[in-house]
Amino acid sequence: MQHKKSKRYYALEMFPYPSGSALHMGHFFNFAPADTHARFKKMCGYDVFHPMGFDAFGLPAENHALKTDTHPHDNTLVNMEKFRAQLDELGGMYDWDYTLTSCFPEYYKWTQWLFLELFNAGLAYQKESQVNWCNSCATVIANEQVVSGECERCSTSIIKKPMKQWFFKITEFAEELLEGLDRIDWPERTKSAQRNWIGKSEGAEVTFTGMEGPDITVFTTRIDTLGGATFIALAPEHPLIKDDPSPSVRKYIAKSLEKTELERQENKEKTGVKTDWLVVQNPMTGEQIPIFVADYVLMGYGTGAVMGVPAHDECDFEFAKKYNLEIRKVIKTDEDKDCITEDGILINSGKYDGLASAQAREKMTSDLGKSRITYRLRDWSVSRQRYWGAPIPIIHCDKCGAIPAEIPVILPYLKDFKPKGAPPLANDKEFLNATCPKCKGDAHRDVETLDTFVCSSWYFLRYPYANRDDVPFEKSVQPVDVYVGGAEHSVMHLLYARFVVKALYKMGHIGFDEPFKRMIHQGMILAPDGQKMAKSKGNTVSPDGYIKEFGSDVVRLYMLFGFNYVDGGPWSDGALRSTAKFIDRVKRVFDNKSDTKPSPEIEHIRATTIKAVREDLDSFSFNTAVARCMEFVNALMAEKQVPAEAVIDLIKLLAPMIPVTAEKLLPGVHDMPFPVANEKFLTKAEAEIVVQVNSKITDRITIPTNATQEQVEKLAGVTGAQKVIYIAGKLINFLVWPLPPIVGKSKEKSEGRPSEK
Ligand code: ANZ
Ligand code: ZN
Repeated sequence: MQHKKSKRYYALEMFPYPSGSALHMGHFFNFAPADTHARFKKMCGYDVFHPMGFDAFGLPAENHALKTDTHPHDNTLVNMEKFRAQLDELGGMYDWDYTLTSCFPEYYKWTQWLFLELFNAGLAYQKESQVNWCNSCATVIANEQVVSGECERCSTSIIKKPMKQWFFKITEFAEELLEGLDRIDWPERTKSAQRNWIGKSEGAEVTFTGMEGPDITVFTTRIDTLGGATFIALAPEHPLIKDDPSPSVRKYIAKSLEKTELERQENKEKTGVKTDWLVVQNPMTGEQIPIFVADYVLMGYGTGAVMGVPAHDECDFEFAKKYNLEIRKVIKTDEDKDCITEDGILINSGKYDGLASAQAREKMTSDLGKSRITYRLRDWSVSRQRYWGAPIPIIHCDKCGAIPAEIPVILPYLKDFKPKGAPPLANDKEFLNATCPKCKGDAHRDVETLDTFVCSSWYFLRYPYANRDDVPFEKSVQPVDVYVGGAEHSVMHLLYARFVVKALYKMGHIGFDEPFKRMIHQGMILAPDGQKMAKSKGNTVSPDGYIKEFGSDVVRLYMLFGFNYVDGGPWSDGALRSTAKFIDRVKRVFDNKSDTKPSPEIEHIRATTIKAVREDLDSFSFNTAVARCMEFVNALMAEKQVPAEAVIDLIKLLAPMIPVTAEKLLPGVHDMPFPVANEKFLTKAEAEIVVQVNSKITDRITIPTNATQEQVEKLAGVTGAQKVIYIAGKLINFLVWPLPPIVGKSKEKSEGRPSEK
C-alpha cells in the first residue's frame, strides 16, 4: 500500500458471506452509512483505506449449494460478481485493488500459515474431548455456536460426542483479552458480553484429604463457607472415577454423558450418586464427608470438583435435600437476628470466628487453600468435518505424528461433498494420501477443514497486502481505526480476532495487540411489519428495486436519515419518497444560486451546520447530520437570493451522504476538503428578544448577542423599573412598582410581583 503523507485511516466493514442470495437491506444498512463515514474522513484529509472482500468459505455457502444441487465454488464466483455490482450501485468507495476472497488459495494459503504459526507456538493442538455435534450439519460446532443448546445455524439440538479435535489455545490469553477491553473504544454492551464470556472468577483451591482414596481438590469462590461443606461432588468426567467399579456409578456416568452441558446446568432436579468407597476429610472441621458424582458439576470448570455447602449454595441445597445431607449454616446473613452490619463467620470456625466474609476468605485461603483464578472461557474448537473450508495443513504420520504440510494445501474440487459424518475429504484418495515431510514414509493428510471464523479472524491484516504472494502481511501493518458490523458478532468473531492479534503480537509478527480500535454496531433493519426480516417469513425487502426506482442516493440517504444508526428500525416506503423530495430541493437551491454575499443569518446557520455535521459524521449520528442539512436547505430557500458559496458548502457536506448527486452538481467534490466552520459566525451576531413590563409583552427588539444587560435595558428604553429580570438572548422583564391592581384575582396569586429574595 502506498503511504501518502496524510494520516492513514483504516475504515472497515465486516466482509459479507457470498452464500445464498444477493445482498439485502441489512447489508446495505451496514455498508452505506459506513461508506459515508469513510468518504467523510477522506474529505477531512485522511488517507482512507476502505477495502471490501468476501468471507466465502463456510456452512452457509455449503448448505446453500447442497440445497440447490450446485457447487459452493461456482456459486461463490457468481455471487461475488452480484455483490460487487450491488456495492458499486450503492456508490460505495472501496479499494477494489485490495480485495480478498477467503476461499481462494491466494488467501487461504495464509490462513494455513496462521494455523501453522499457532501450531509451532503450541497454540494449536489436538485433543480428544466431548464435542458439540450437530446431526443436521453433520459437524462439530464451537461452544460459542451453541445457542440455548441448539445449533446456531440450523437450530438442531446439539449432542455431545467424544472426538479428536483441533483447538486454538485462546484460554492462554484470557487475562489479556479481559485487560485489552479497557483500552478500546467499543460499545459497552459488547465489552461486557466478552467479559461475561471469558468469565473470570477469583477464588481458591482447597484440598480434601483422602481417607480411603486419593485427595480431592475443589475450586471455590466461597472458602469462608468451608466449615459448612458436608459433601463433595465430582463431575461425571472426573478422572478419579473414570474406572470406578461401582455399577451404580458407572450407570450414572453413562447417563449424564448423554446430556448436553446446558441440560446439565438447567437440570430441574439435581441428580447424583454416592460413591461406595471414597471419603475425604474437611480440612477445617476434620470431619469425614461423602463423595458424590453429580452432573451439575462441569468438568471444564475449576477442577471439576466442588465442595457442597448446602446452607449457602442453591444447587448444593437442592442436592442435600434430595440425598438427606446435613445443611449447616456457617455464615451470618442479614436475616439472622443477631446480625452485625457485615456478613461473616458464624459458628464452628475457631480462629475465624467473627470475621467478615471477605476477611475470612483472605485468611482461610492462605491457611487452608491456595488462591486461584478460573475462567469460563474454553479453548476454541476450530476443526470441522465438512468440505467447504480451508484444509488443515497437517500431515499425520504413524511414526512422526502431526507434521506441518507444505502450504497451500489446495482444497480439491469435490463433486460429492455431502456431509455423511466423516469428513468428505477422506473420500478423495489423492488428497488423503501423502508423504511424511519428515521421514518420507507413507502418511495421510488431515481431512478436516477450518471453521470459517478462522478465515475471518485475521483478514483485516491481509487487505493491505492482498496482492503480495510472498508474505501474508508485514510487521508495519496497522490496526483498523473503525470497524462496523453487526452486534451478533460480539463474542465469536470479535473475540477470535482479538485472540489471533494477541497471539501474532506475542510471536512478533505485528506491532499492536488490539485489532479494532473503535467498534460500531449498526442496528437492524426490520421488515415493514416491525418483525425481523427472514426469507421464511416472506417479509424481506431487497434494495435492488428501490435503487432502480429512486437511485442509490435516495436509498442511502433514507438509511442515514430514517434510522438511528445503532438502533435500526422498520423499513418504510413512504419515508423513502420524502427523502427523494429532499434531494430535489437540494438540486433546486443549487440551480438557484447566485453570486450574492451570504447574510449574517445564513453565515450563522452555515457555520453551525458545518460544525454539527462534522461531529455527527464522526460519531455515526447520521440522522441528525441529515436533519441539520435539511434546516440549512430551508434557510437557503427562504433567501431572496441564494448565496453560491453557502450552497457549495451544503453540497460538500452532503457529498459523503449522496455521492452521486453531489458529484453531478459539483464535479470533483469528493477530492475537495470538507468545509470547516467559520468560528466567527458560530454565535449569532444579533438576536431578537421580548420586552415585558410587569410580565406583559410590550415590544420585541433586536440586540447584538454579546450585549450586556445594561445595554439591553437601554435598548429596550423602559425606565423607572424596581427590578429587571433578564434571560439572555430571550427576554427582558421590567417590574415597575407599584404593580397595577389585578382585578378578580386573589392577592397571593397576583402575577409578576417581585419576590423577596
Ligand atoms: C462452595 C460454595 C459455597 C460455592 C457457596 C458457591 C457458593 P463462579 O462464581 O461462577 O465462578 N463450582 C466450582 N467448580 C464447579 C464446577 N466444575 N461445576 C459447577 N460448579 C462449580 O462459581 C464458583 C462456584 O461454583 C464455586 O464456589 C463452586 O461452588 C461452584 F455458598 O464453592 B462454590
Ligand atoms: Zn513421518
